[in-house]
Amino acid sequence: MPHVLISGGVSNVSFSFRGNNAIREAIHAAFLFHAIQAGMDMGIVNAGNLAIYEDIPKDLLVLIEDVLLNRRADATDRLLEAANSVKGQARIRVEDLSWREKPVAERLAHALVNGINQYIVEDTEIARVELGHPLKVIEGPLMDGMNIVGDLFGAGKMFLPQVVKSARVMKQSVAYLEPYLEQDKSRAKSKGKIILATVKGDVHDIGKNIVGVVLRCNSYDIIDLGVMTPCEKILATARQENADIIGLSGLITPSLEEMTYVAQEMQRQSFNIPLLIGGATTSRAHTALKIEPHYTGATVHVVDASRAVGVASQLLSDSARDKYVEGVRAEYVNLRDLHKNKKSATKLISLDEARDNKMPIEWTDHRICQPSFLGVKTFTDYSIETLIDYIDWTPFFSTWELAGRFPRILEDELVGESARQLFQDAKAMLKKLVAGKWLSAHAVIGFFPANSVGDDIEVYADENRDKVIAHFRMLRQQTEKAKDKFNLCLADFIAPKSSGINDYLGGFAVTAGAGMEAQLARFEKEHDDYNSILFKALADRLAESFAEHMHTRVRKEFWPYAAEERLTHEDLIAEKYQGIRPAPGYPACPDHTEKPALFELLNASQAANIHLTENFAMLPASSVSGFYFSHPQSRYFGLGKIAEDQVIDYAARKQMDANIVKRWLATNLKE
Ligand code: B12
Repeated sequence: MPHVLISGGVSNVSFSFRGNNAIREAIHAAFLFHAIQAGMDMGIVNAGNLAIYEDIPKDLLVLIEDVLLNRRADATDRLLEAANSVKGQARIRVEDLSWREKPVAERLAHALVNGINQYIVEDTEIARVELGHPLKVIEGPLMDGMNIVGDLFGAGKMFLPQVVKSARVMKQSVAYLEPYLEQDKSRAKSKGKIILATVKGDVHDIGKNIVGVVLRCNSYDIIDLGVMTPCEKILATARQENADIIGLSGLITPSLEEMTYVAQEMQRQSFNIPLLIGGATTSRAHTALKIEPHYTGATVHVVDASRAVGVASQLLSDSARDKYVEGVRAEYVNLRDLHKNKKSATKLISLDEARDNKMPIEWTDHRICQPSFLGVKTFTDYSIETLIDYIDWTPFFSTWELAGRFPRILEDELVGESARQLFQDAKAMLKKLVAGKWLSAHAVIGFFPANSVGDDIEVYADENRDKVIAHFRMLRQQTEKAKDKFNLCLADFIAPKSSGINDYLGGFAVTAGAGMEAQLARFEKEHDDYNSILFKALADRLAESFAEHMHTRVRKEFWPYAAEERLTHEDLIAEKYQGIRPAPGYPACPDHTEKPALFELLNASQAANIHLTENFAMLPASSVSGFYFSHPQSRYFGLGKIAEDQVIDYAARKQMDANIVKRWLATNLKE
């Protein structure tokens, strides 16, 4: 993109363009419009940051071209009038390039703090020549810049997207210097070597990658072992690399068990380096109760990326370590004590009592809608554009540690600016990923004759209902309920076999993460963590929106029990629809081991190319699978704690060893 200089007063508009194709680009005429809005006299524009010609609204374009092409005498007045009428609605994005005039060390620091990577290679080369040694570039201006970033982030004055962009600049600069460093075998000073890994059976890495970026830009040497990493590999690498810290990440509950196993193995193999625990399902309480007791080395739960640096630096500081570790240990002892005392607080009733208190559903009054087909239906290469409209953006911002609901977050006093920039980047990437087919979305849905038998759901081969082809074993809430509240179980939302009423169960598996590898490899090659994380976060959003969109189509089209439904995007996010789509692993059905039966029923591996790992995570990572229930009284709920009697009953129904059941349901067990 050419850089364009636009000059001129508002009332006396004159322009001079440097760069090719000036008028056709209409100089990203929006800039002019915005500039006028802001009463600017002059701006130097980085055209790459501005709206593209095609995106400029047609009526605005006419006004702008009138000025640029000198088509009317009153062109400026008309454009000014239009600008005034929308004052405050638009924002100026003008890049001040005056920093390019500064000495190279300052330019590098500026590039880092502002996350600007356009000039990083040329500036790095200039600095290398000027300073005489690649290491001096890293330990001088680059570290100075990163220290500012670290301080601003730590002080809550800079937010994660910006930090990841800064880290990208650092990484690209260091990558450029790498061959020179290798030549004379020098290495940049590191504050410590940290092994990061998503544990065996788990496929999620956005959180871990963010932590890696933040630690790396604070001068820690990161060895990232990726996803689905067996314990043996983690520990062997830690030994081989003489690592200072091991950090584990996990998204789904089976990973919690795996983390405990790693801690046990670290103990058995006489490790004593600190162990960090992080990821969506982990918690301070779980770490204190289930992981820390197995390992005598320091074990610390880290809630998010912004804490990771503080924790690592204390753990590796000769002067602060002992006091810090003592503090964490005391805190975890305290948590265990609190837990012991709290145990008696949650009162559970027996499974029989819970069953007696099931939700009363009068099946005779309820007319069951027939699905439009029985069996499965596959959707290959689904339109991504369609899915974009269904995106729930709020979780996207929380992925980037920007708290607040969308769209209000865009105007938030504290994080608004960051959120707007991120949103703009996200929208730009969505366009590119659609145009460039960076990923594909596939789905399979299915409807089956089904009835409940106790807490199980029986699925039949056909309407004869004499051949059972699958069983789904559901769990029932056992917490003592207030009067008129029920002990819920998903099986209650399907008509009991004894009622003689023919009911149905639906299932789905969707992915929006097919074929992402090529693009991810490109980002990796370009040392571009920012775009890599952005891409994965968008794929996750698309997977979730695919699940939402498909559920809408199901209710209106394929199992049209709510054919007349008219819900807004907000209504969908607020789950105002009839029926539910609980996913194995979510609170109403926390047992991930129900997924293989669902996958088999849907033929999901072949139909949608989604595969299960040994711990029943799905690959591609950006996938969701679950059940459809249509009954108007069906609703989402959390199972909560269950008692031993249900574990035994459930194990018998599943024909599984009770101890194995306990491992899968560890977080739901009352101790
Ligand atoms: C977004 C989301 C998804 C996305 C993908 C998530 C992703 N890429 O990680 C999609 C829509 C694809 C998805 C799918 C599923 N999800 Co989901 N999902 C979530 C949600 C809403 C947010 C998770 C997230 O992305 N957080 C943002 C990232 C950046 O945070 P993070 O991973 O926690 O990482 C931060 C910290 O934890 C920490 N950290 C992370 N790792 C490490 C490591 C170290 C060493 C350190 C120091 C720190 C650290 O720093 C990170 C940055 O700040 C959570 C609920 C929640 N509020 O947490 C459920 C949740 C994680 N999902 C859940 C489940 C069950 C599923 C599914 C199994 C459902 C299903 N049957 O389809 C699938 C599994 C997908 C698969 N491939 O197997 C459950 C897991 C609990 C469980 N019982 O297992 C949760 C907790 C929801 C719930 N309440 O039940 N999910």
